[in-house]
Amino acid sequence: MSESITLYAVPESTYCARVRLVLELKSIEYTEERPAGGSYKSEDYRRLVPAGSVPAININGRILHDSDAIVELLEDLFGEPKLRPADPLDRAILKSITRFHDTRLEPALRTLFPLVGHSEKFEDAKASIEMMNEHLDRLDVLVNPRPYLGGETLSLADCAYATTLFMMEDIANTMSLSPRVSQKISGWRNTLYATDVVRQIIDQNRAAIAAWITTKLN
Ligand SMILES: N[C@@H](CCC(=O)N[C@@H](CS)C(=O)NCC(=O)O)C(=O)O
Repeated sequence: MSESITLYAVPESTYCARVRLVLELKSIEYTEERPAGGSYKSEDYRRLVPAGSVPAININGRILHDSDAIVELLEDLFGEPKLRPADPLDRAILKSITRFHDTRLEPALRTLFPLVGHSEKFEDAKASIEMMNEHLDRLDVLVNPRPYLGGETLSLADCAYATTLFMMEDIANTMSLSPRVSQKISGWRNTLYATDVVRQIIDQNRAAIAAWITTKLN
């Protein structure tokens, strides 16, 4: 493959971690840059990436935003390891599990971000955790890790959840709260963490989140 790829990303983002993870798993050559102008909100970045979000990639001079679209493209363009099953129904089921992350679990986690460092907002934080717990309960019924979501090998759906499953705990703990993680989800999370490249990406993301939390608590 001779694609030239630049990833625009920030270290704290679970969506950026998903793309980084797929790039690393497939041993794709790429360079990573922070958004132009220092923030994804800058005018310079918006000129380059009209959607104004991270992650985005520049692939052979063309811009693509949205982690889900990006990892699907990487899966289409690059070979092993395959992160999507060949069977259309299996593939659609895993995609629906990925969508549950993007439309339910992560948005609930996101409501906690502005509350970090605000002990006076403990009741709001509890409500956020309750929302997350409701989604975690549903996720517990939705998935059947064997040991990964698609069976014996990692899938794009696993890549979507890997850092979120740790981030939700790390952020909730700063407010002396903890999300309700079932044995099934906890076992799956351990499997992800025991997988070499995945652990590396999780550790990088957790370090960035820990540094971000420190800035909020001080
Ligand atoms: N659905 C998007 C979500 C990415 C996202 O929300 N990124 C945040 C940073 S973690 C962002 O860029 N927010 C600014 C915005 O979306 O306007 C994806 O999967 O890439």
